[in-house]
Amino acid sequence: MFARRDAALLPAVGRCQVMGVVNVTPDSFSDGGRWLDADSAIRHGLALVEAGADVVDVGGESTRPGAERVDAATELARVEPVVRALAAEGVVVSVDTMRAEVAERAIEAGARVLNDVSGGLADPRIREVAAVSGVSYVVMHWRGHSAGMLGEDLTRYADLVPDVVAELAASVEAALAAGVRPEQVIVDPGIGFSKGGDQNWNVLRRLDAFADLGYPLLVATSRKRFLGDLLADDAGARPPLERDDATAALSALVAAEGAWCVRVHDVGPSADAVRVAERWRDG
Ligand code: PMM
Repeated sequence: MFARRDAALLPAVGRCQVMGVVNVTPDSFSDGGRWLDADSAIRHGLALVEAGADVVDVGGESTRPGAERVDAATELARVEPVVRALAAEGVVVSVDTMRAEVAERAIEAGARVLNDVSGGLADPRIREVAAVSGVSYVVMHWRGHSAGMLGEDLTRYADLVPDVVAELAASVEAALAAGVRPEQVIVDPGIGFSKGGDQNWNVLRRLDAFADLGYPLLVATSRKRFLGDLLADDAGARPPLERDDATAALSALVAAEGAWCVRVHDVGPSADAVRVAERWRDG
């Protein structure tokens, strides 16, 4: 257990926050195609707030292993109207993008969080967008694009946790060097990104090492493959939409450890879980 650091630029809620996911994509691994038109995505975002989301994360590009990239215009057309409408409703909106151009436009449309799963590595100009806009900036541990993520090489580490922490610290340093202020920074160990099954568990068990970087910590385990493998039976891995109970269990655990935020698809159970965790931390 470690002291939770809140994100200085976002409303504090006195517990771990819940970020609800709206994937405006045809191909995300668990909900691809369900919210592809703007109206249904907006409705879904508002429903997540109703269910207890503190932040809504809007993405227009799937990062599932093996996914091909979409072009910037397509990505922008997917996210911009959704960000604008949710922000106009007073929702704290996060934009999930690796592209500077998309980030810029989404922030103009009202996004208050820039969630960059590449930690600035995919499009280094995004660091300047973060610096100039002054929004909260999620820097995730990342080693390469999803289309190449199926290769074993990206999951090779000399010493997993220290390596991931050092690589993440380097991404944070690059952001700070580009003018991002420390109070903007949120770090994320990148569960499922360049990490195989056991590696995800080993990272989750050492969140303290990530907290030692000195920034609020976001953890996103929702419906990910390592949960499907954990819950596998004779028919194979548990399907993504049947991983929500396990996700909520992890929300409770990482919130009890001291994470600032959990990013989930099914918000209600995690909203309860983080309240349980806060009471647990209170003693
Ligand atoms: N994972 C996904 C997408 N965005 N953002 C952050 N900060 N951390 C993550 O681990 C993360 C993310 C992939 O999941 P999805 O396709 O279900 O959204």
